[in-house]
Amino acid sequence: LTNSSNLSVKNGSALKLYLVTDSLMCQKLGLVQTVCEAIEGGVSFVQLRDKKADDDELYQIACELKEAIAGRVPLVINDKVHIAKKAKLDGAHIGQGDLSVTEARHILGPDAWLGLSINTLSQLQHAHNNHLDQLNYFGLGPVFATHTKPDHASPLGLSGLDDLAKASLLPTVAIGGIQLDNARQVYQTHCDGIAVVSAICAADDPKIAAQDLLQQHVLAQ
Ligand code: TZP
Ligand code: MG
Repeated sequence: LTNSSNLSVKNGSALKLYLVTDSLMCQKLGLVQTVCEAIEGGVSFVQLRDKKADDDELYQIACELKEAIAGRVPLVINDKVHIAKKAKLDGAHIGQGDLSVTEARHILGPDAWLGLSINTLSQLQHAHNNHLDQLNYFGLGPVFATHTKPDHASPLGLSGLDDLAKASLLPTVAIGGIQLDNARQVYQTHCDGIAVVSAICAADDPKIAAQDLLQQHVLAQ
């Protein structure tokens, strides 16, 4: 299936439980085993995010993770679009301060996933007006304050999140401060899914953490 711009259509259901990695939080099992157990627990999408590794290290980690995931769910990388291309990942996720959407899509080609972080309605409108046919989804956040991203923008809260999700012309995934005790309320917004770092990476058992989060999707219906 292709849309008018020949960009592959991506299903929002892939965003239902979106894992963003943090290697330092995965100390107990290591990054690869943490991700694999989370996928066994139902994680539907993985974003490799590592603010510390240099490009060579990140490329090695990306290749290792790709081999372990073996196509079960999409694997994208945060910010480093050229590494997504080099390691033949499924795409990339970029923020407002990274390279442009146009440049990222040019590097990745038409079939890759490309997501953009959004914190305000004006950012959403700008993306709609300029990059709609180059993007597959929006990451909306932070929903709540979180220690995982110390420099995060002001939290949207649940109603601010829902306003953005309702206005979005693309699938959306909510991020920031989502834990087991608030996941159900986030699933009750118009977002297609939730993205978490610490709720899975810092969990004692990443498989059970993923299962428990997905149970909140069932309970939200
Ligand atoms: N972008 C906005 S908030 C955030 C990112 C990467 C961190 C979310 O981490 P956590 O542990 O799920 O709150
Ligand atoms: Mg970024």
